[in-house]
Amino acid sequence: KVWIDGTRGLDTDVPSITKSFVNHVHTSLARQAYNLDDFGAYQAAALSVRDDLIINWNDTQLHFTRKSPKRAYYLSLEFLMGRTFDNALLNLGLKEKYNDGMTKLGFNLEDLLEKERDAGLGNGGLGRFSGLLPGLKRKPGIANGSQLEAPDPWLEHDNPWELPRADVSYEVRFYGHSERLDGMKAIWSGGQEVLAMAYDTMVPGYDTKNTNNLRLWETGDYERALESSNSAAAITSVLYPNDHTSFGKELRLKQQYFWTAASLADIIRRFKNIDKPITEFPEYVAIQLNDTHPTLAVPELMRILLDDEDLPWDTAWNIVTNTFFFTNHTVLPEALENMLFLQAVEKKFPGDREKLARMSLIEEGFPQNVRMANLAVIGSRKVNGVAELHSELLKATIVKDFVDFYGQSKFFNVTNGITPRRWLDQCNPGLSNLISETLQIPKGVFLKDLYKLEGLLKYVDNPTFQKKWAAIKQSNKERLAHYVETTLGFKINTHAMFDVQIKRLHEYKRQTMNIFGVVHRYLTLKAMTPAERKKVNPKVVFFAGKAAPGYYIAKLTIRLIVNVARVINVDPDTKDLLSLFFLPDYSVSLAEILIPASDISQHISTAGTEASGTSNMKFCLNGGLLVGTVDGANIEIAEEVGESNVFFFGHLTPAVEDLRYQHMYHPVPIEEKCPALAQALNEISSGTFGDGGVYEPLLNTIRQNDYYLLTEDFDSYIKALALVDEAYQDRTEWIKKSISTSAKMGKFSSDRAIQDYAQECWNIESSKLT
Ligand code: 26V
Repeated sequence: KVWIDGTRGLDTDVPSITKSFVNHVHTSLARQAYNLDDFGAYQAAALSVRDDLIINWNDTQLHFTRKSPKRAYYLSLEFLMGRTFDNALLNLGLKEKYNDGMTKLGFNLEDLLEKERDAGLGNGGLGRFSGLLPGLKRKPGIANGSQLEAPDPWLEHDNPWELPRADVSYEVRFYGHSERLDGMKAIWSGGQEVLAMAYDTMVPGYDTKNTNNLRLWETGDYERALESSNSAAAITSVLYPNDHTSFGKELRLKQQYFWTAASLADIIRRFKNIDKPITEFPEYVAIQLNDTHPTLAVPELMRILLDDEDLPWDTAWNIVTNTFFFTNHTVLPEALENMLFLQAVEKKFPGDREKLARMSLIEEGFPQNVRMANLAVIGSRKVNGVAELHSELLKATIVKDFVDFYGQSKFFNVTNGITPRRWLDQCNPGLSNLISETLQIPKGVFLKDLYKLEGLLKYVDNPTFQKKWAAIKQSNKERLAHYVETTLGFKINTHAMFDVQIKRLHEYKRQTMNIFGVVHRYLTLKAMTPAERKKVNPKVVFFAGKAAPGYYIAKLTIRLIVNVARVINVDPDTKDLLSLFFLPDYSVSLAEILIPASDISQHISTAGTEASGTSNMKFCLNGGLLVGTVDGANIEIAEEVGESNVFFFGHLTPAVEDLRYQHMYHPVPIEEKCPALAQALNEISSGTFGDGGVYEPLLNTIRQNDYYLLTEDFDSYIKALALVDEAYQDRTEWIKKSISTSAKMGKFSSDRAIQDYAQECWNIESSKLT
């Protein structure tokens, strides 16, 4: 296939790659090819691929400008993109050719790929989800067992994937006042005007010329402070590193307004180019709000339609409520951004009717709060949760009154998905090749239609296939072991079971239960005779993840994990049977090494708290089994792969409220309720793992009201882990479970999720370049 419009695309051959590489070394980098280091070579190769991307990206823009179809815009304050280079090569089908080209020039492509820094403009799954499809710019390390905070070096070097658009900028106004001209039209003036400048990143689709645009906004050099001396630069210099706590900071509100206002100005400008009446806006524009963070787009579009377009209120509101769609990503109340408004205007509210008060955009009190979630719900055409259980809980709790008001049809579910390009082909090329060879179809077929993996079920009992499947897992475990050896200096037994929990550190995700489980296992091993120990299957436990800088208990959990590791990894009685690692600097790229190497992964949130989870899907796609609670997308994974292939434990969502009530009003001492857990906590208190006394605040959260119910779930958790050990003893059965799990992951492709949004919300179809 040869692409038109002069694109090199699939037509690119090895000599043209090396030529373009050398050219970039000389002209773009102003260096010599003969003494180039790997970082320079990465830059030159990246610039060479970028040339291809730019052509496709320009053609894509042109195609959509000419056809002016309806466009879907994804507004997100986080984009956790990971690396771009490998993704671009695979999506363009150029990886092998670049591999050959770089070898000819004396470089190793894999080494060059490692030189790229992750674009980590996000915290967790919510940010990763937008990475599939405007934003801000941070890196924690570990020292003395604690997380270190430092700025993210992502921006230190020129980023070849980002193009500054000097030609695209908008004025965004802050503060000021409004006045009525000749008693009629209101004008907003004064305050501070900040210039929003566009930076574009090319996002290539897989096996298509379509190359999407990710537009980020940066503050301009010039600012006109008319009434305030607030620095504009601060607006885009920090990514709020929290993921489930909101502080009501003025800067956060300014960020949100800065980027939604710039994005809307941009969207309006593009709409105006097609010369249609403004009332047809929703026929050409759909805007998806990624959580409540871009909610200010709702009042901003109202402002534009009323002030700039002179529309009557009802007409404007009708346009707004047919344009926006809102995805909620959590039911935890502390994350529902309630924005603090500083003006002390006391507004009388018909507060005698409780239901109205609950639905109000304003939470009454001193000071008042704006309820962003309520604003997003009323301003949107449709509202969705991110897994079946979460969407049901949403309707039963935080949007209940709105369901009564609007009816059921406004509320629906889109279960999250993950991209098989990155989370199978890129991170696990060995497995991807084996699947292609076994199903006798090119990779492109199942990477675009993940349901095709079901074909693997035919081979579950085939010993040759099982061997190949197991060999790939083994080599991925060796790759991870190599990483640990080079970064932490520890040798790992790769024949041990690899048990992984990687996610943001949070009490509701219960990394605490995992580490208490490790302590329990350690104590059990210590109490065994050498003969008994011989029967135990060795296990290596991995943790990784970041804690919000101000989240004391989460940081204490990291410290506990690191210090338990220091003791048990050197204990001669147990070190061959149990070891533990907290890998620093968690990133998308590190996840790409950990996930394919896992035998079992843990998704153990208190039932009803994890909206979906997405790493659960990634592990299962790569043939790792899952131990987890009946929560989020775990439930749907079990539905797909069969309950016999997952290790479920713990109380169910409906029980949680009652249990919490009992903990509040009829507390039972932990020694009675859960002796095994009490023993692990006491061992930590006694100083076995150092740092005498520092863990007490963490341990007391469990001993006292135990909001996340560890004392209720710990015994069944330990039983589930014992079942995991037992299952792992029969390696053939384990491999069968692994194959069957991966084979049934079709539903969790991001393609299915995006398709659901396209149908349910945006009412758009794909428009492919030829
Ligand atoms: C909330 C806040 C609050 C204010 C400060 C900054 C900030 C940043 C992010 C958030 C969002 C929290 C919600 C969230 O990340 N939810 C996660 O979304 C994933 C994708 O849908 C889902 O898989 C996880 O279960 C869910 O916790």
